[in-house]
Amino acid sequence: MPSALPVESIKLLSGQHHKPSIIRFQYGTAGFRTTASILDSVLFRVGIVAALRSKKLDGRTIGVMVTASHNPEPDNGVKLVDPRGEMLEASWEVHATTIANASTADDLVDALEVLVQTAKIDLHAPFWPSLVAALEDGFKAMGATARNAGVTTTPILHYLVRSINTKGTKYSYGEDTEAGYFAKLSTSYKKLVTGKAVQPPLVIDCANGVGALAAKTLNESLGNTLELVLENASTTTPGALNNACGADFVKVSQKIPPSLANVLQPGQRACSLDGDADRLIYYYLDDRGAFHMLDGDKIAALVAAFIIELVKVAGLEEKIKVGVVQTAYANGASTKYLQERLPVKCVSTGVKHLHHAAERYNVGVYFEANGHGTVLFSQPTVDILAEYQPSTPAQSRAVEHLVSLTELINQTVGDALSDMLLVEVVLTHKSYRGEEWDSLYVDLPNRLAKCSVPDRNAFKTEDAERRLVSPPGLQARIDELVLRYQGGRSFVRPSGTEDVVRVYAEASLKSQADELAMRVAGLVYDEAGGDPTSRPKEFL
Ligand code: 16G
Ligand code: MG
Repeated sequence: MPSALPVESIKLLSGQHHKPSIIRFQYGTAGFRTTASILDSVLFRVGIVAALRSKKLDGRTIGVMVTASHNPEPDNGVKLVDPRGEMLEASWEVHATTIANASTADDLVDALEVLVQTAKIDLHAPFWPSLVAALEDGFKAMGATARNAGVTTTPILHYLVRSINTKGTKYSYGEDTEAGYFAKLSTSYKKLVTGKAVQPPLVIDCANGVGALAAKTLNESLGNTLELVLENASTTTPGALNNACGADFVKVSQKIPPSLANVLQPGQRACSLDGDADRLIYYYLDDRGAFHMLDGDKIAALVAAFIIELVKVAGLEEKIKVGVVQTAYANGASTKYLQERLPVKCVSTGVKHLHHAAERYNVGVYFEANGHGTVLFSQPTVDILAEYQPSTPAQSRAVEHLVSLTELINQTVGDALSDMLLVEVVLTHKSYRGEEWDSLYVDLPNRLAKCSVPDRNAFKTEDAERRLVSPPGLQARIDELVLRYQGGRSFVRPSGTEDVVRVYAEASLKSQADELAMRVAGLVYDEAGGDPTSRPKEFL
């Protein structure tokens, strides 16, 4: 049977986007990520995969995000967004990987045929107007229509995808423009803080990324309800992106970006976005000028406690159950704090895992310690809120607030700007400064290390990445070591984005957490083999 794929145009255009021969690409935790200079063939092929995904889903809009995210500027990536604004379905990650690795144009066509057959894609289905940035040749090869969303944040792309796909339906998510996004956020924020004292200005470190452009527009839409002071907003300076600034820098180094040292006043709160504005980390300097970080775990604690309180005041405790999703990286003290108040589930690292687990709750709060996260309200919960007849003014206010939260909080993916407004709402309502928020619980000292090993795939985990099943025997040695440390906890997992194995450890004292991490890393190196002189000196 002749192929229904436009084989000629695929082959022709594929000739302009050769795959580098020795490289193996992998659709990992957040898409294809590697040095931008070798990604050309991947982008072309992602264009084709996106077009096929859209065909498979009856012409619905698929999103494609090209971003360095939290990484150094040359370290780029591309990922796909499914119609409801969520991450690409897992089974398609495998197809995307195979397709990206086909070595010749013929192999590429063969790999595409396999996808068309296995996924039962009807290539004659029509395309509806689609949204896609760059990748034009991939679309051209497939004859797909694309809409270029321009330079924007990852969460705005997710917002647009869902808005386009729900346009004109009873589940319309919002107007399918950036203006629609900002209007939705600022209108709900204003409702939530009406009648409350305005917070002092908030400093935002924009990581010199696209969040700067979005934060500027947001600042204008918010008017005098909140003043945002934009720092690290140089989006066109080469090399500035995520360099000594941004959410990842703050989380990993546990320090204020040097560029903010003379900006931030004692007592003042600030936050850092990452390069594509889907991570958020807060911090403040205390009266003595010491730095305190408020990471994704602290955000989860603040927000979950606030939502539970609203649900209770509204009188909806029986009908609306709130739950939290975390990963193994969540600080043990945060897990304890949350478990005392509501159900907490631990899942594997990566937004897609948290998101899916959070969808199982009526209201699912999910945050990774690194600042990715959001709060999901299930459709039945949204319906309950819409139909509820409150019997007191206090109940009625609480329900209005909950409804506004469903508008304020990005329902498609973690969104640093939306999360930032959510945090500001809670701080406003509770009259908290950074200090009161920080005192909800005290973080256990912790340490993260990474080990370069010959084969990270030799490390396999279970129990939401908290335990190793392979290499055999290694987990038992880690367990034995952990027992010797007060409040000790440690786990080892292969990274999904870098060719390394990560080690996390926490203990009651900082020196003990450091020591535990180093000793577990030592076990990893002992097990993994390889050249002993390539180990960092602390493991020798
Ligand atoms: C990616 C993930 C993030 C995860 C991180 C782990 C998304 C959008 N991003 O940045 O959620 O925490 O990878 O990296 O899913 P690792 O596997 O290298 O530790
Ligand atoms: Mg990011």
